[in-house]
Amino acid sequence: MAERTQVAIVGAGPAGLFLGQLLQRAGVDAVVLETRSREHVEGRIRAGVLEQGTTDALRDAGLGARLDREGLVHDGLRLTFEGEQHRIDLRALTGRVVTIYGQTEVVKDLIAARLDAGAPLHFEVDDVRVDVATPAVRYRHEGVEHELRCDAIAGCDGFHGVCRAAIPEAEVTTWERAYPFAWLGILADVAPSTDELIYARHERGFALHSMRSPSRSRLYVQVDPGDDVARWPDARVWEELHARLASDGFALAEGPVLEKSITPMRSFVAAPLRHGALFLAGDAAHIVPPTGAKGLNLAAADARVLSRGLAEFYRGGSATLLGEYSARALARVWKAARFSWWFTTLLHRFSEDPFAQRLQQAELEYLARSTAASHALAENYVGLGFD
Ligand code: RFL
Ligand code: PHB
Repeated sequence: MAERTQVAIVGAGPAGLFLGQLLQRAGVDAVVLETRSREHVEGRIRAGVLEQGTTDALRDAGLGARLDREGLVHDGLRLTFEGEQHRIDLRALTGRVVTIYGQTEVVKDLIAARLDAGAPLHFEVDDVRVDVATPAVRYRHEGVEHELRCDAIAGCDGFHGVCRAAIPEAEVTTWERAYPFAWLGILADVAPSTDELIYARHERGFALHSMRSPSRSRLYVQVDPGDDVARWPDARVWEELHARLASDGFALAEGPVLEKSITPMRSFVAAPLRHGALFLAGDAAHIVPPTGAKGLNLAAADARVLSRGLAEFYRGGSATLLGEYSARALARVWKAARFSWWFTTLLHRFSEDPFAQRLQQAELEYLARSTAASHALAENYVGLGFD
C-alpha cells in the first residue's frame, strides 16, 4: 500500500511523540510508526525528572493540564556522603525548579493528544526499512506491506533502532564511553521517605532515592554491569539502600516492590544528526548515563529544535533553521553529556584507588560549601537556558 506524508516519524518514545505533537500544532503532516504495542510503550518505566524548559515546552504544546495537577515541583535536591545530607537549593541558586512526572505519564499524555486529534500513529509495525534517498519508510502492519513516501524522516527510534544504522559509516562520527557499573532500579509501593531526591555516594556504591507520586518511590543502587536481578531479592536491595542512603535523621520506609530492572550505563554521541532527508533525535543519536536526569529532556529539546526547522520550511520555504538543526541540537547534547559524565564520576564507586576516592570526597565537600560550585551543579541540573 502506498501512502504519502510530509514527515515520517520512526519511533513513539518521547522524541517521536513530542515531535509529532509539535508538528501537528504547526500544521505539518506526520505519520508516527512504532514497533511495540501501546501498552508496552506506556508502561516502560524510565525517566522521572523534567527540566523547567521541558515542562514549559509541554505546556506550550497543550500538554500542561495533568502535568500541572500531578507533577511534583522540587525546589532542591540532596547530596549524601560520609553519612551527612547536604541540600542544593536549585530555586535559590538558579530561579528554576525541576518537576517529577514519570516518562510513562508524559508518553500517555502525548499518545492521548495525538489520538484525540485524529493524527496517524501506528503501533506494532514490523520490519521497518528506511530509504533515505527516495525518501520513504517501508514497513509491514497487520500483514500488509506499506510504503510511506515523505519529504523528511525523523529517526526517533532509540539507541537500538534502525535509523542511525541507515547512515553510511563514513558519514557519521561516534563517541562512546561504557561505565564499569549499572543501576538496579525498583519501583516501590510506599510513600517517599524524602521530599526531594537524594543522590548518595557511599563506599558500597551509589544510591538514589527518587519518587513518582506521593505514594510511589523509585530507588536505584549501583551494581556490577553483568549483574542479574535474580541475585537481588528485595531484602538485599533494601539492605543496600538503607546502608547507602543513611544519614542523621533520615529513615527509609520499605514497601512492596512493583518492578525491578537493571540498566547499563553509557555515554554515546553520534554526529551529525542529519543525513540528507534523515534527522536523528533523542536516544537514536545520543545516550547519557541517567545520573544527570538528562535523557528525556534532551529528547524533548531535539524535538523542539527539529519541529521549528520543519515548520519554518513548510511555512516559508526556508531551510535555514533545518540546516542548523544538527549543530544547534548537538551544542546542548555535548553540555548534557559533560554534566552527566561529571555527576556520574563524582558519585559512583569506580575503582579501588584510594586517591580517586579521596578526590571524590573532597569535591563533594567543596560542592556542599561553595556557592560557586553548587551553582554550577544547580544550573546544569535544572537545564541550561541557552542552546
Ligand atoms: P525511546 O524512549 O527509546 O523511544 C524509541 C522508540 O522507538 C521504538 N522503536 C522503533 N519504532 C519503529 N521502528 C523501529 N525500527 C524501532 N526501533 C525502536 C521503540 O520501541 C521506542 O518506543 O527514545 P527517545 O524517544 O529518544 O526518548 C529517550 C528517553 O526514553 C531516554 O533518554 C530517558 O528515558 C533516559 N532516562 C532519563 N532521562 C531523563 O531526562 N531524566 C531521568 O530521570 C531519566 N532517568 C532514563 C532514566 C533512562 C533509564 N533507562 C531505563 C535507560 C532512568 C533509567 C533507568
Ligand atoms: C528517576 O526518578 O527515575 C530518576 C531520577 C533522577 C535521575 C535518574 C532517574 O537522575
